[in-house]
Amino acid sequence: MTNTTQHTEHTQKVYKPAPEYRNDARIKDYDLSYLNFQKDPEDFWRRIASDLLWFRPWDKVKDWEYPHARWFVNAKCNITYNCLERHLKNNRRNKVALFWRGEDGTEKIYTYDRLYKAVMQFANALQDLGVEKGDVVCIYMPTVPEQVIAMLACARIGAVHTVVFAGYGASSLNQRIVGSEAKVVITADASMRRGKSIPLKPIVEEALIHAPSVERVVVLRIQDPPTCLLDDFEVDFYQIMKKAEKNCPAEVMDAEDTLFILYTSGTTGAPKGIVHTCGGYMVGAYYTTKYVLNVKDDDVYWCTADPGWITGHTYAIYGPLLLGSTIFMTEHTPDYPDVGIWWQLIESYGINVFYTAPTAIRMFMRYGEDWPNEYDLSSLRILASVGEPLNPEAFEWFYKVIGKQRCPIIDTWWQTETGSHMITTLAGEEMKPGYAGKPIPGIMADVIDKDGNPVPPHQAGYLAITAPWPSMMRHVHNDEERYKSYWNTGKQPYYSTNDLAIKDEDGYIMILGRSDDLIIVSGHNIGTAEVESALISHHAVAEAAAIGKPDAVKGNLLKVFVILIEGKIVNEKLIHDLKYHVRQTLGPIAVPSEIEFVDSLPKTRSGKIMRRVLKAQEMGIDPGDISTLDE
Ligand code: 6R9
Repeated sequence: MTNTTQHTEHTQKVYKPAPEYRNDARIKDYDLSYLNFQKDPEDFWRRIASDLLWFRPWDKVKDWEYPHARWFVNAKCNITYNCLERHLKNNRRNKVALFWRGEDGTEKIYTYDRLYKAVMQFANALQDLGVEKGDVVCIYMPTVPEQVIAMLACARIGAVHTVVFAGYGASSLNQRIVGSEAKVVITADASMRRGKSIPLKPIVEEALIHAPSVERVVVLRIQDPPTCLLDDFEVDFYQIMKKAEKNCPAEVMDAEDTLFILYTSGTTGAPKGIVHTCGGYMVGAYYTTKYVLNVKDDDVYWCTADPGWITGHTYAIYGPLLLGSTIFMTEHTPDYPDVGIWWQLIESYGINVFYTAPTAIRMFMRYGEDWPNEYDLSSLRILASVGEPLNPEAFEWFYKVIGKQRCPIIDTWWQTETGSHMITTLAGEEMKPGYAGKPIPGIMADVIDKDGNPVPPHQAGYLAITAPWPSMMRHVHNDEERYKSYWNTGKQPYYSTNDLAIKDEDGYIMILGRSDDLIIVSGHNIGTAEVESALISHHAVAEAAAIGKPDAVKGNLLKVFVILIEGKIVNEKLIHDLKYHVRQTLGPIAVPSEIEFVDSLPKTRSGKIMRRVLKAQEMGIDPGDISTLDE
């Protein structure tokens, strides 16, 4: 990178985990585990994969021919066999696999045995509709147990699922159905959100107008009276299930067969269909849920992510089921009927491991401590975060107000493309607010310049993964060029994450933001995350977004959008205070030229701030792909 900014060292806070957490952690000695991995990476992954059941063992752990890797070569497996049968064999038949809470208070409970039976029967129902191994099934459903059943049923018979978040509109859904050439769409007639029933089926109908690949639509009917179905073309979820055979053995899949396609937003052009495979993805999901999130057998585990994005796939569903854990899942948004609901659910279900996103934490901070303090949160053992940088203010709040300074905060950095965690703090390790952590054993990552050389500590550079890993994406669906664009050739080919980062002398990595969000002001590189974090550390600020506005003199001007904490008032003094605060925290180059106060920020449906939308608005230009924008 040219013009790397020397990042001033602020007094860095370090939290040491309590001794019982060190003992409780599955990776007790990071350095030793990492060394073991480095000595023989293939043996490291072989040992982890050996915990799982395979129908045929691999001939080779890894086969790497740039830019394509194959893992567990020629091995045969089925992820549902590991999520279901494996636990029936291990005396977990009657253990709760899934607790589900509807917005109206309805509860559904599936034991491993019930989930197993439901998945098999629905898998047969899909086969009766003509779904075969390799066919694509699009799942567009609310967060209900039937969504999990639908995903696992696809995996059971070797069909490829492509889950689309139920908040997407017709054209985004159409784009994903057409792109993946889905044969069947599974949906519901409606979805409950903030006390309202939102019809889904009309959206599907519109999305199917130019989608010739779709042969059948399966509808989960929630509404009363039930929605009418179009004869033959539309079928009822439970009716086809009831008619189907009960027993459905798991399809024998090659480790490299596709498990799913998940669309992620591109900066420009159409969304990218990220392709993950049956073997490597399974190993990555299993390993990280066990060793990073440290989920234990008695735990009730809640990952708040929607199954429509990668965190929902890996850590709301596949990872915990691979471990045989008890999952909690709900339709509840964090603010309805009030901002105490999530804490109430933690108390009533005795949640032990809670995995959420900075956007939710910052929203809670805005409403104050009284809400969580109403509830008994003593069941919590591990807190984890994903999706955006967890700025120090949000870290402190999560750590103190929710975790009562007991629970480790696990800030997990990874991507749709990486399939599972890459860089994170581990349960027994020291925590540094603002830093995600170190590459986990199994992963080689570094902060490099544009020539691929590691940059010195505290200098900004590009975050790269320098060796292939089992859960890496295998393709961008039907777009080899886009796949290749992630891989950087050179002396040593590496995977470009497109994130900017700095590393400290202990190897802890701080994410500065996406490289396309980098702002260069008067020749200095400024990461959006740094500026936003500095603003949020001011007592009046709840959320902030920073963008660069082209300027003839400085190259760019820094403009920030700020949401204030409830009850704070905008005036000249506040504007002056905010600028002064940023100057004190980051120095004069990062002082924003413009501050705009807003009530909301454009975000993706998974909670990430879409800075390029703000920038496009500001400049009156086309924002590019906005299919992931939350309305
Ligand atoms: C899992 C997921 C990936 C991008 C990633 C980065 C940002 C994710 C983060 C984080 C800082 C973390 N990101 N986790 N930034 N700290 N702990 O979010 O996947 O939706 O594909 O987004 O999200 O910018 O490159 P995805």
